[in-house]
Amino acid sequence: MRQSPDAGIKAQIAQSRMSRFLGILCQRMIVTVQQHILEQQEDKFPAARGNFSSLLSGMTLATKMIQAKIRRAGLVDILGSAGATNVQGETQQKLDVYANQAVLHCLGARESVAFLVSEENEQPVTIDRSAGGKYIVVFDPLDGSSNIDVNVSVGTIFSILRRPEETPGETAVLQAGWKQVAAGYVVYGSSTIFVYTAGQGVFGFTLEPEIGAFVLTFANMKMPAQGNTYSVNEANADTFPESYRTYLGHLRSRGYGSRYIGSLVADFHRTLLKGGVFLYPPTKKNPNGKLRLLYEANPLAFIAEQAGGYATSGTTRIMDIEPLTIHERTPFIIGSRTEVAEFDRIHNAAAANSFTESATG
Ligand code: AHM
Ligand code: MG
Repeated sequence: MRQSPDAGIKAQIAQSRMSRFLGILCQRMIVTVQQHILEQQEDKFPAARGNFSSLLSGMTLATKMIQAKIRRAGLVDILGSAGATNVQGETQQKLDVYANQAVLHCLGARESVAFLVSEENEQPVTIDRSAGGKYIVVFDPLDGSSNIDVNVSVGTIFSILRRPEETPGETAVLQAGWKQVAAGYVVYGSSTIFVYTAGQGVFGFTLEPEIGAFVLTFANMKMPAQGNTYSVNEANADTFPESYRTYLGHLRSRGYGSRYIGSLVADFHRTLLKGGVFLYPPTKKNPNGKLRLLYEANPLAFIAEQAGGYATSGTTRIMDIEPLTIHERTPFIIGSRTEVAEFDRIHNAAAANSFTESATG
């Protein structure tokens, strides 16, 4: 049978991709995220039946779909607002909607998932599993999406929890961060990078566009014990609590520089690689801070701690906070051990002072 010209061209493209892929394989032994997850699972959880790795591969598939759409933003009609607001009262961008559907679709098909909780949905999406799904996934499908129209990095953040057997319904989702089984994010930047932890260190993978796979590029990532930048929306500084302003002044007096992208994932990724501190303090507009505990603060706190850093709400270790609602917010201070310890010192001294003043006043 004669091949159509189109089929011939497609076959040639596929062959050339395959030989390039084999070329890359020969140059260096690559480790894909799937291989890595399977190896970790075999080492640490020999009795596991592959549910967890299938779940993570659903997540990587969704983020590949999202990155493909982002890379075409501007070429197709996907920029701008979708004309609705989400549960936070924020305008939904078209890409927010697409990213949310991609994650719901890719994870909803995995047998092991019982609940999906998204920044974009007011209530958890319950997946009807007669056999009972083992896991809950909470996620922010497209973090920093207000930056998308101006070509600034955005990301996806996720956290995986075990579904507690004894807790009925949606209250199963309300778990402290220390119970996370795994957490990760993808930053859609100059390259697309997937970073995750399953409690055995932090690993980063870069999407190799030629072969469409995330390959290991950052093994056992460690956050520097100290950096030289802080990251905060300083336009809000007038309404930060006094101790935060004192802390920032202290960092400036020590020669720290300022870096703020306004995309949490991108700001955190820089902090993970270079050290320093990221803060979203309480403000007049957001007295509990702006960032969400379950799908923004907790996953990044887990990664930070696994990499040697730390995260606090100002009063409590982020991963010790018992959530009361799925979309609750928290003040968020995350980064290198040195900077976060210095924040604690200044913040606690201010709290002790105001206690003494009110006791004696
Ligand atoms: P989003 O999840 O709706 O995109 O909002 C969260 C974003 C974070 O990425 C970022 O750290 C923060 O909002 C920036 O807020 P601000 O513009 O107040 O500095
Ligand atoms: Mg967000």
